[in-house]
Amino acid sequence: MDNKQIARILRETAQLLEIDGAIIGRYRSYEKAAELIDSLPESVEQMVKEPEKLKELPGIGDRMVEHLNEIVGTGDYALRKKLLRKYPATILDVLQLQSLGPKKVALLFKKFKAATVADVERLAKDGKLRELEGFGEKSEQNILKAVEVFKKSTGRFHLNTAEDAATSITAHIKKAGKAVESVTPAGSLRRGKETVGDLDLLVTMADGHTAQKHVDALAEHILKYPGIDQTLAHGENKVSFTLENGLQVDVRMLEKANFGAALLYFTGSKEHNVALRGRANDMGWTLNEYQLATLKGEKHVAGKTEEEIYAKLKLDFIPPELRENTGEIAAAEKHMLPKLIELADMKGDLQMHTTASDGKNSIEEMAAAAKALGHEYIAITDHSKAVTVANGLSEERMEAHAKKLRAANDKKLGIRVLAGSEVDIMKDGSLDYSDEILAQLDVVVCSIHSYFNLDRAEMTERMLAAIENPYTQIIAHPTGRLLLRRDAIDYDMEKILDACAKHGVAMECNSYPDRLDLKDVYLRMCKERGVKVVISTDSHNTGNLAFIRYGVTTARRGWLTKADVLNTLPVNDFLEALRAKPGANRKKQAAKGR
Ligand code: DGT
Ligand code: CA
Ligand code: CA
Ligand code: ZN
Repeated sequence: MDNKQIARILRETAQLLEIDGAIIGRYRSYEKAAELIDSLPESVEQMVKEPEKLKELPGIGDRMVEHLNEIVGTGDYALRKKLLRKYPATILDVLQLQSLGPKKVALLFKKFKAATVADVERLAKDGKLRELEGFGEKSEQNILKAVEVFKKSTGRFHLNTAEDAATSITAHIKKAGKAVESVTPAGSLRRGKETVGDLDLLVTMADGHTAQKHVDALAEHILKYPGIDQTLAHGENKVSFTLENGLQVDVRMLEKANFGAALLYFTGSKEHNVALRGRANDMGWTLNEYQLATLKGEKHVAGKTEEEIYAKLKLDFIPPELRENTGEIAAAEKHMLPKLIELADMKGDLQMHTTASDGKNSIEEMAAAAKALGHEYIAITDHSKAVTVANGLSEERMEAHAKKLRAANDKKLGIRVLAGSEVDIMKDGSLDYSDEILAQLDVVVCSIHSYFNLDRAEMTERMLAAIENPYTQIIAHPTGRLLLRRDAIDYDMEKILDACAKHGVAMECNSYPDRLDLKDVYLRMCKERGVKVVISTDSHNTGNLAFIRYGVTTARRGWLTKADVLNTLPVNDFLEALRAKPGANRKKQAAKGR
């Protein structure tokens, strides 16, 4: 059992207990353990053999060690099974609906036997919920909105889930030995889309191993991948299966000679493909998953590489992230494609948390891990006082913490540590710290963590007020969305971006795979308006720092170049490019660097 599976069992137990009305402490311990195990690098399956080591982990006591032993030993957990006899498993979906907490879910189940999202949708549409205590017409509408979000998101997966699966399956396929020449992810994963529906993998057979018997043997081997839940199809050159988390995987085995055409076809998007095929036809050719050929297919034109096919179509090579048929073909024709930002361009990371608020690592640990990734600077941005659930810092603590951050630079960490804070934007758009505190910070990152449901006009005013505050330099996870869980905050994006451009406020592209916020189309709007962008990770432990690659991928999908992103600059240039704080002396500020 891997940690993800163990965490899932714990998390579901926590949720079922919550519905069942367990006292808070009881389900929280499961939830906390699930969270910890999810991000733990060591295998819990191994660790249960040494319970003393397990117990060193925060929040893991004798009882939890027993539970973990049971889960690893039996593959399940008796309490979870017992609760699932009381409640149908689909009730966990209902709990996922934004705006429905466990108390309400339990009430709906008791009163109407509602146990699926469809049940709840029906009740809301029939107006059956408005009379219930704690509900109303407004909450009925919110529930219907939440149902829509749920429908859009089910069956899709976060980018890192898909990427981790691709990495693991690729390693398995390569174990087949010399029959395999290459394994390449295609589809939405290769395009870096924010969520992935299913995984498309292309395998090329090595020279001398293209006969059907080699392909059959490879298919047999692939289907022995230990993470397979169900085999869906086993064809001549394709196998499909699902993983335990429900993710579907299609693996296609091909000859090298067609690889470029297949990769182009299966990378998509469908809309990009349709446009390319149209262009090929206009040029007297036909393009399919096997080759570019003359119209009647009698003469091969290209097919081995994507580069060759684009070249024949008189187009510059189009990076996969741009293949959405949103202007990339016209740009490629005119040699006007942007030179997209790359991971290696990143020089800093501007949002992360330490043990001072809700992070898992110290300042020094975060600095060392960021340095190892090649960064030249980081801003440590623990939460401000309003976010009590995340142990936000009071003004007093923040002042002391800022001193500590400055002092960290005396320790020869080999990386510049900037004193920052993730300052809450309050309901009225004011910031959660006094100007006096804000003036002491090198980097002021502002974000919303409360009142997500204000109406559009009020939310727009709130954001405008925050942007107009002269201390605001960066807006973090600007729409507050949680992919597959919570919709974006509703406000007038054009107005907000115009205000950012006017005041020199930068928008964050949050790299955390649950957020990817701002998203690609809004990043492109930033670029068009000259709004500055930063790419940050919002790390809560050292492992999260590597998420920056997802932020870069998202920025690429937003057509951004190195020049569009502030934290590609060396530290002093970066500080200079950041919005100037009231009374700031730029020269002095830069000279503080060492
Ligand atoms: P997903 O899986 O929903 O995240 O999105 P994709 O883009 O990976 O879509 P998928 O898995 O259905 O198909 C992979 C690629 O194969 C897709 O991007 C383009 C190509 N493709 C699939 N079906 C069609 C089709 O009917 N026509 C064309 N032109 N291309 C297709
Ligand atoms: Ca796909
Ligand atoms: Ca597919
Ligand atoms: Zn945050």
